[in-house]
Amino acid sequence: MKTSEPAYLIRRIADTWIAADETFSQFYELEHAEELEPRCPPELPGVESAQAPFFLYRPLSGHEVPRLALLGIPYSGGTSIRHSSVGEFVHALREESWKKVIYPSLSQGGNSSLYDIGNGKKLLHTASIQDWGTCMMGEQPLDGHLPIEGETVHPYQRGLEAALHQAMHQQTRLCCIGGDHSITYEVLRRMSEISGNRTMLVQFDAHHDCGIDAIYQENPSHSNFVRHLLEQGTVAAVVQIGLRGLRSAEQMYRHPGLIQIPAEQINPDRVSQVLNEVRQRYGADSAYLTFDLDSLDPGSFPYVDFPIAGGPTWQNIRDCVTAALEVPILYQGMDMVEGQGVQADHRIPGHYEMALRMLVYMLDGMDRNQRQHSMLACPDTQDEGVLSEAGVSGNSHRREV
Ligand SMILES: [Mn+2]
Repeated sequence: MKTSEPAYLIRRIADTWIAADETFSQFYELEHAEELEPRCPPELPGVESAQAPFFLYRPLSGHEVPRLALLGIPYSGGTSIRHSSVGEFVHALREESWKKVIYPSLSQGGNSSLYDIGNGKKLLHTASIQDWGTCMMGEQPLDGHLPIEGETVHPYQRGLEAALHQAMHQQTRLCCIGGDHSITYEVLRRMSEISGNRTMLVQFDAHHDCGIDAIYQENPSHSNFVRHLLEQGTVAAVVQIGLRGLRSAEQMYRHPGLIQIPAEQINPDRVSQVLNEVRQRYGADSAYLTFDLDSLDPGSFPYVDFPIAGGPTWQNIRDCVTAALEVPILYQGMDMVEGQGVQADHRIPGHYEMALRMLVYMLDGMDRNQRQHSMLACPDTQDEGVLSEAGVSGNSHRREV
């Protein structure tokens, strides 16, 4: 019979730490070790850390620096709907994620992962994720500095700014949870100013978000931000995937940098082929993924402000997202937007699991994407068991419970 080993840190009860083996059938009490302390998220001005993080997951201080950071942007000021609840989505999604707990691994930087029962896939196994918290609303961008005239200051700007700089500093990819779709405009604008990259925006959406409106067209909003990004040259190109529905003539928009794959034509091969072509033709050196939840069919996820029925199957969109993240280009960041919130005293509807499942596939794809790129950058670096020297390697440091 194979002897089991402690593999995951599952609970801390006062000074006692409990670990489980690979199959969660054997439990151990661990002795204290510095490396087993949870790694605190960075203290960012304008960001409130989550009381309980996504997936209740806290990486260990002995783990590698987290490569993916989750950040909530609970903003609904860029949507045309009055009293939209999209600002509360991040809270609902975080709460939904507490039902799927991930435990940090004792021997490597990885974790206990999640299983998709539907297709037998193991997800997030190597991912190093950290929940950085949620941007506070109503904050000024910088202490004592007035905004530049003519520049809009968003209530989440201070937090986003701090998170972007921290992410850049420690080579972590920022994964934002909105909020309405206008946050993508702000994230990309600041990201491109800081990094100077030529970014290709990969957008899953039912709408083209290029709206022209006689009165409000000068202000970037959730329904026109793509037009602003293209006309300002913030991005090298935009590839939109999953578009559908009727539009009148004045609602159509053309731009040489705008490439569209309608819902009726989407499949993973087409997505890879188009993204590869666009990457080369437009000389893009990085990408950014944005996922509008209305790209899903309302049967899969009805909790959006502007649903359009007749969408692709959930599996097809998921496979297209996976294919997009496999294209050989470094994704600098991603976001998920436009989901509605849930009232605090209500049970979270079952459909939110679909949004969470999509987020897991996006994070899993982001993890593989950036691992592929760090391997290309320094092929000698291999993931080592960072905790091999910690107090969990020898029998003397543990006892079965
Ligand atoms: Mn959108």
